Amino acid sequence: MSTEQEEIKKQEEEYSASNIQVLEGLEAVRKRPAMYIGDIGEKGLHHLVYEVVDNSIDEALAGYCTHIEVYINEDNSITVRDNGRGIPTDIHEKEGKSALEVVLTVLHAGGKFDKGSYKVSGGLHGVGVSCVNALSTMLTAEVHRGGKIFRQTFSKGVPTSEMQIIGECDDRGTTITFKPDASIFTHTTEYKYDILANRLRELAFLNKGIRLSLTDYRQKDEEGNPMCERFYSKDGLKEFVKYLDETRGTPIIDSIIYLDTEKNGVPVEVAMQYNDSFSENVHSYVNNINTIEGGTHLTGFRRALTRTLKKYADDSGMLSKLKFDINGDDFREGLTAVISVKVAEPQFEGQTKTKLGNDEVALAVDQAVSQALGHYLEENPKDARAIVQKVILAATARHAARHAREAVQRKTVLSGAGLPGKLADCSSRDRSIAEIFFVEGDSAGGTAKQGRDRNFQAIMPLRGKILNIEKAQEHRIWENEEIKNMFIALGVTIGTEEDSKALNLEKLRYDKIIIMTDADVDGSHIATLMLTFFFRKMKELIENGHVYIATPPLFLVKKGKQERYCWTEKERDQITEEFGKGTHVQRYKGLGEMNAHQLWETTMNPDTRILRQVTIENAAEADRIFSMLMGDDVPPRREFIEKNAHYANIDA
Ligand code: 0RA
Repeated sequence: MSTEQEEIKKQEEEYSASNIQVLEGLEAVRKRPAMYIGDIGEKGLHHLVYEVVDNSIDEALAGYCTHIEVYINEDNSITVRDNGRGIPTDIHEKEGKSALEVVLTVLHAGGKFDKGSYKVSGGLHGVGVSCVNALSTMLTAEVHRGGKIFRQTFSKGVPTSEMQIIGECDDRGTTITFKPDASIFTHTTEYKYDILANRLRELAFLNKGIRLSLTDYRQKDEEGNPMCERFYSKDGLKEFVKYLDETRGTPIIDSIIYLDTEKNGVPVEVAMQYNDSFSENVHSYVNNINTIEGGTHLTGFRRALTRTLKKYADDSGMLSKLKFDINGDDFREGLTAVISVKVAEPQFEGQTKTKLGNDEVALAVDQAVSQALGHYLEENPKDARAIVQKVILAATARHAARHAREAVQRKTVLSGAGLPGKLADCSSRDRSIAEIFFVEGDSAGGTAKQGRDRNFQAIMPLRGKILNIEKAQEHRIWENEEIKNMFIALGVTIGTEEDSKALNLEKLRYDKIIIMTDADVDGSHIATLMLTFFFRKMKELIENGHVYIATPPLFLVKKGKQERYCWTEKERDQITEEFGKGTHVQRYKGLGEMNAHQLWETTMNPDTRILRQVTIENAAEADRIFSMLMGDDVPPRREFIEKNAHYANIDA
């Protein structure tokens, strides 16, 4: 063989080798999709969209893209269009194929191009468009670049056409259309408008100046126009904080404290505001990912906040009459803040990989916040005093709360005699089999008491909505009857030797704590309130896997003596068809519509019921949606809840 022939042969071998590698890569994604996109439920399905949008956002952050449009098509396929540079289309010498094909078929190929921006990586997003391709029955990429329109199609990650030039153009950009594979996303392939809208709104706030839009062709008005919303933020996090605070108390300072800077190579953007509410609402992001477990950026923020305010308060002499200490929490009562940093090589840690580990970021945020906050306090003495007064109030309330909490706990310790009157306890004292149902409403509570197996099932009815802890001062929480009763019934106390805020589970009286509410809007609101409460005050119960949500059926389909309970509309339709003529469908609006036997069979009997275990991740999501969107029951929030009963639909 001549050297030329040898060279060609070598190239062919390399070509097929790289092809095999490609197939193996995408096969792996199809075999273990959850490893790449988190899960194969509703969340994973929506994740596919975020993945593609993230690429467009990267293009925008690099300064080449201003508009990103997302379309939900009639068949639940998705189109994402941007006006960036377009995915490169030149032929990759070594691989013998276009860069476009490489980007779409090779895992992590996006990373081979240095785009000079803070690309998201580390397990959450950033797995690449090739993953989306692998998990779609159809994907079409159309690129406008260099005056030409290029197009290539794929199925399950495999090209179904060569890259072709299909026309000319005088603009540039990338359009990706994909249809998720129903054999992978077996739970649902239906996109939810509000989930996508919330994420695009968040992205608009986090990346000021970018214009995003969402169009839903499945929903049209009388004139046939599809539902459409635009998201754009001129002032970034400043507007985000304003939006978060719209229904959460009255601001106690004149303007939002804001900074957008770079420290030691780390871009830092922070906005904060104090209002007269009693809760802390601090949201942090790294490369547009919500870091629900916090991390070094949050540590830096807190450190700067406490130190700067403490120094101001000390210098002002306002603390001189105070008889007790002030701690870090006191500085954050009534605080709404958003922190967003961009990190080139983020290290994500923690249970849900949403905790930033990079040490250098703490100092960057600390410096940026100290500086900006210091300036603000200097220049706005009236606001500075209002904040310090709020901190003093918080410290005072904390002391009052400790007394109230200790009073509840003294009662808890004296258990037996002190069990709440409303609790119908189980007879077994074996905690490993004992369950407690927190039931919405006295009437459903009555049915549950009749239907239960009293040997191991306890029932505790809760009247109406439990206190919204978002809105209540700490000591009010401990004075609230429903909450007091919950603690006493559970047998848990707060505060251990090592940690004054930790939950003591030693005397926990039940293995399973089951939230049972109606399958309607009010029911899911109550379930969310309870989840938020558990998440904020009794996190350890969730972490240790004790918290569950009961799922009552939505329908009873009947024909003569045949009866079948259904949990989804799809099931209902299937059974209705199976039963044929003369079938009667009953819709359960609430637990109260079932008799004791029905409630036992469908929702309480361990052999037949469906229990969904609450994980720390979905509790955090409930809390996040709750604190972002439901500060109170004012009309816009109410409307949101009605449109989105989904947040309480937690996948086990
Ligand atoms: C690789 C390199 C370049 C751009 C992109 C990928 C790119 C990917 C996507 C995905 C959706 N929209 C996108 N826009 C761009 C750099 C291109 C260059 O150097 O011209």
